[in-house]
Amino acid sequence: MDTPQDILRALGLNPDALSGGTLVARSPIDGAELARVHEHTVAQAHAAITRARQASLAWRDVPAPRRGELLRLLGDTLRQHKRELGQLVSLEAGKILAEGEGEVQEMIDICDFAVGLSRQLYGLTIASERPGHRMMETWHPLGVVGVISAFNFPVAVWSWNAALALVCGNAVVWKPSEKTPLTALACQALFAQAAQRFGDAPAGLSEVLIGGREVGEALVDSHAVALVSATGSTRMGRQVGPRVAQRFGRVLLELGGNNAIIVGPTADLDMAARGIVFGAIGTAGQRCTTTRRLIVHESVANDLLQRLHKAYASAPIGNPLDGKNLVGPLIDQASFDAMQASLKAAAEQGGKVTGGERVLADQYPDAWYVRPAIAEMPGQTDVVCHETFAPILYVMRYTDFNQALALQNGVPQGLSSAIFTNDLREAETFLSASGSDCGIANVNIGTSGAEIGGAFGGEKETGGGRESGSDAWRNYMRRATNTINYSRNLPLAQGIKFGE
Ligand code: UN1
Repeated sequence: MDTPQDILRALGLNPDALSGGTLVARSPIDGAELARVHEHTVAQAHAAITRARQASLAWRDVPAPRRGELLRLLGDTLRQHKRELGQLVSLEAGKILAEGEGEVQEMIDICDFAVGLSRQLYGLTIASERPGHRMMETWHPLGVVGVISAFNFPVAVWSWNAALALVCGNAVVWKPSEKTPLTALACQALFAQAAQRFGDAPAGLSEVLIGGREVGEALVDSHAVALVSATGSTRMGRQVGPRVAQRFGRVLLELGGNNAIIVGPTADLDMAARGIVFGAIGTAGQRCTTTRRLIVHESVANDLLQRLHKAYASAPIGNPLDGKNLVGPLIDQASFDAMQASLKAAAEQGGKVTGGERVLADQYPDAWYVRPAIAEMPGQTDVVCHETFAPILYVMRYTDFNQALALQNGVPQGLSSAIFTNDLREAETFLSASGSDCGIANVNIGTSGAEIGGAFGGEKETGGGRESGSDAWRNYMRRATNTINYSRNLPLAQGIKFGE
């Protein structure tokens, strides 16, 4: 493992410039200070938005396939720096190295996707009801896209938004989490390298705002920002959504998840257990797609729980930079406190809790490692309906499939869901209109670890936004409907005669 300084240098950052600022970047691995980053003022945020606006005016006229070349170069740059950026993600967000690198791979994947898209930003041609007329739709860039991201995917979330926004002809202004400024600055440095190789990318095409609430608010409230794509808690989304709507801006919200796995009586329990363990304790339970609820048929519940307890007992917890560990730290003490509060509530609500306690406190007094918890609940009580961003798996038993579906859908969030079953009727019902109400519904795969090729996002309190693959690019463009008259007459639609 390289030193933090080496990693920053390899990513094109000057460690000396990352000192003397007011924002202290700490590693959740041991609580050590990594840097003191300079924060932007509100005036600087406005200036960055203005630069981005200017850049977007030039960029929108660059042919999309040429814009795709910038994303090809960004993907190329990321490939070259996958190891270092993955290490920095581990250092700053506390993910195990495999997941840090996995996150960078998601960035590379979306860049590749965007290159392909650069020749596929299609509109429809539509049959006109009038003779000698043709209708079509054209997709145009929006202008400036604002991105607000969370600590847990400190680089990939930016890239899903930025790759699509840029290829669609927009400029991007990014407000990363205050907990992960270094990874954001590293992305910006890698982007600058790609832009330099590209040659004539306008200055200001990608801007980063380091700071707290005020700079975030500048982005949210600026009329120059056409779309605000915000990833984070439902609480944050509840504030951002209406503020952007107030000025008739667009929002794309990726908020909380409370993702469940149903395990039916015919399920392959080995596979189910593996899917649940990765989903529930991977990234120390800090993914929006983390498996938080297990709804298991009573006939297989004891068997499955036995497997889970065994897997939990042997999952190595510790420094995420050490390749043998599978569970790294929580991001900070607030996160630990929230986990403890939820476990206490679970016990009060009749739950039987195993695990959840702090570990490695001697070795890392300033870091927050926990044993992932399993809470067997008597039903879907209040605490189960809330997202706690920590490794807590609530387990509920069911007897009847409809009851399982009702539990799955009976929470306010609607991001990801899965069923493990070998019963075709159950699987298809789960995927049908009266099945899972989530944006992601899987069969014999867990709730987390989606590929970038599909649209990513969810319903209800998750916010309704879709980013990444499929046709999510449309969120980053505006649609113009064009009617062209190539006849010598001017017939009106709906057959209206007007003074003829
Ligand atoms: C998030 O936690 O904000 O499906 C995103 C997954 C990842 C994305 C998670 N591809 O788990």
